[in-house]
Amino acid sequence: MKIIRKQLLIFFAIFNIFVTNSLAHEYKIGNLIILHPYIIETPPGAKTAGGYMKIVNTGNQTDYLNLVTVDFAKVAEIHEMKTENDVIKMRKIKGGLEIPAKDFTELKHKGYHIMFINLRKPMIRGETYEGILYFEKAGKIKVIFAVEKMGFKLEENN
Ligand SMILES: [Cu+2]
Repeated sequence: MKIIRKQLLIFFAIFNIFVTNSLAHEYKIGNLIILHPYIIETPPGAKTAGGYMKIVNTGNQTDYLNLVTVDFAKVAEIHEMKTENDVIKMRKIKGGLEIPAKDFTELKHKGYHIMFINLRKPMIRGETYEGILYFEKAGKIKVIFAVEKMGFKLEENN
């Protein structure tokens, strides 16, 4: 039963996104499926932007997103949100972002995100930007980030 439940979880993790966003794109590398990498548009003059996606791990081993590189910003860091003294703060993740076996990790608003720091230009809705994701086990893959409007959600129930 447990295996079936896990497989259903993986199925719906992917399925829901395509119901909400007919134009969603995806990538496969090793046991990982990377769903719709995107950046939220930025106002003129903004120095930072947030990058998001959902990463599904169909394999039996935990993997880690260790590094992201892009050309459109000086730095790309993987951030987590933590509440300290009732204040939500973001900080750089230590040891890579965990993608558990037979499960998924979602980077989303108010959660894990890729922080693009010192943007070379504003991110405008409809544009696309290349980036490279480096996973500990699955290796590296080039992906395209789609720039989405403010408030965009990968899934309706998020
Ligand atoms: Cu951040």
